[in-house]
Formats: sequence, structure tokens, C-alpha cells
Amino acid sequence: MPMPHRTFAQVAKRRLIGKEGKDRIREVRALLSELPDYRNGPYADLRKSLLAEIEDTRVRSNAVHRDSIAVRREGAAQIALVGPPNVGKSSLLQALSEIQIKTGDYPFTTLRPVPALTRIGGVLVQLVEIPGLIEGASEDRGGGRALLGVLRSADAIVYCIRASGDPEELRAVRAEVELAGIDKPAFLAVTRADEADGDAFERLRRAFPDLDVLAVSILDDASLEAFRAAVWRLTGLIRVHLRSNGVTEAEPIALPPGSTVVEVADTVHHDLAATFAGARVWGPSARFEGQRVGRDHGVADGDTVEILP
Ligand SMILES: Nc1nc2c(ncn2[C@@H]2O[C@H](COP(=O)(O)OP(=O)(O)OP(=O)(O)O)[C@@H](O)[C@H]2O)c(=O)[nH]1
Ligand SMILES: [Mg+2]
Repeated sequence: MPMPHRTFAQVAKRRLIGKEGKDRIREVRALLSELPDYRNGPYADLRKSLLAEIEDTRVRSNAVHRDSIAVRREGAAQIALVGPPNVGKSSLLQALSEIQIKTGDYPFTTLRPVPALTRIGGVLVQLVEIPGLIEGASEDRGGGRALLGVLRSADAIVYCIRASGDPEELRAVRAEVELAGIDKPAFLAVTRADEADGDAFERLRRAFPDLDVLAVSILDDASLEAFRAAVWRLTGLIRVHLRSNGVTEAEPIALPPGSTVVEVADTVHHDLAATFAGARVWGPSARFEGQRVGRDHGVADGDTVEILP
């Protein structure tokens, strides 16, 4: 028995609230797939209006994105790389993703925010280089307001300073971020670590006691892996592998912190989330491998979960 069409229209409206661009189109498509397949009558009208919604959304997003420096969100989280010029932000993006980006041994090589997708443990995360935040940025110097606007929508920040760099440079950047009222989870990447002299690392740790510090060099693969792992912890997200009929899927799903097996079931199917009995869990959140758990069981990063219908 399908949902009455008036209820469906209300549910559709509710599910589209606050969604724009790709997210909105994805939701509209999901709604279309749930719509009973009548050729005439109110359901057919609903289908027509949902199809029109896709077209309208496309037109709107093109209008918004033209001639702005907005960065389209992609991946499970968006992490901003922020720091003084010439510290190696673009080089890090290059080393961690497939993109080709200009790097140069001089300041202000990058003038606009540059996004790049990197894969961390099977999940795509978007890194965005925020260039050129100079003193006065919060008062729009150097186009600072738009750059800070991009930063505002990020989930977390990696502050970058070069190993041989002057802490004051980064202090000035952080002051602008603070003046803009932006406060996000963050750590400090000490970049170009291969150029460091003996106590550079300790000196920077002392200069920024409120931040966790990680040394990274694009010439050192192990440090790049550690950087990826630190970025993942910064997102707070949880990777869960789905298992069904004894087979575990290769690509994990990413869930917000605090998720339970209900959220896992919901990624499989909305209906399943409403009705399933429980789950089996392997990994960090299980007391023993294959533990049978109830609906409220909290999952942890690295779990494998089999939903029991
Ligand atoms: N030795 C060494 N050099 C690096 C490393 N990372 C970047 N560099 C060099 O540092 C210089 C600046 O690198 P970029 O990646 O352009 O720096 P950026 O922070 O993006 O600079 P702007 O966009 O100008 O703000 C380039 O000459 C890079 O080759 C590193 O890990 N080790
Ligand atoms: Mg750059």
C-alpha cells in the first residue's frame, strides 16, 4: 500500500529542506525511485514536479558558482589547508591526490582555493588549499573575506608551517581566522620537514602548544601516510565495512561520530533501518568477533557490520 500522495508530497518537501546542488538532486532522484509508478493522477503530477525540480536546481547551482570562489563540496569531509605562502600546501595536495597544480618556490603561487580529493582508507576526503590569507584578511584585504568564507564551510583545518619557518607568519594567519570567528578542529603540519634542522620541530611545538603537531615531507611516503591518518582522525568520521551473506564489501562507508547500527542499516535501505532486528559486529567496537548486538550499539572506526533483518 503506497503512502497517500499528500503525505508523500510533504515528506518530499521535508527531505529537500536545506539541500542544494548535488545533494538536492540526489535526494530528488531517491524520491523519484520511491514514487509509485502511476502514469496518471496525483503521483504522475508529483513525478513531473520532481523532474522539474532537478532542472531548476541545476540552473540555480550554475548561477551561484559562476564567478565566485566557492568550492563545491565532494567526499565525506572537507579539510582546509591554511598557512603562510610558500610552505608547500599545493605540493601536499599534489602528493596526496591526482590533481596537477602549480607549485613554485615563491609566495602566492596559488591565488584561489584549490580542491583535491584524497582517498583515506577507502573513503574520499576533500582537501582544499586556502591561499593568501594575509594580515587584514578579515577586513577583506587580499580578497580575504571570500577566502575566509570558503574556510568557514570546511569541517576542519590543517595549519601548515614550514619546518624552517617563522612562527610569527602562522600566528598572523591564525589571528585573521580567529578575528573572522572561525574555530574548527585543527592540527599543525610542519611541512618541508626534510629541510628541518635539529630543533625546528620542538621550537614549533612550543610556539603552538594548543595544536597537535605532525611533521610531513612530500619526499617521505611514510610521513604522507601519517598525514592522511591524522586528517582522518580530524574528521571524526567512522569507517564501517558492510557484510552480507558472509561477504565483506571492499569499500567502507563513512558515518558521523556517535553512529549506531541503525545508521549503518539506513545506508543500506531506509526500510531496513526501521525494521531490522540487530547486527553482528567484528572489530574495535565488538567485545568478541561476530558479537550479536542490538539496534543501539555504537559503531567504531574499523568495524565490520552485518545487519540481521
Ligand atoms: N624539500 C621540500 N620542498 C618542498 C616540500 N613541499 C614543497 N616544497 C617546495 O616548496 C615550494 C613551495 O611549494 P608550494 O606547494 O607551491 O607552496 P604553497 O604553500 O602552495 O605556496 P603558495 O601557493 O605560493 O602560497 C616549492 O618550491 C616546492 O617544491 C617538501 O616537503 N620538501
Ligand atoms: Mg599553493
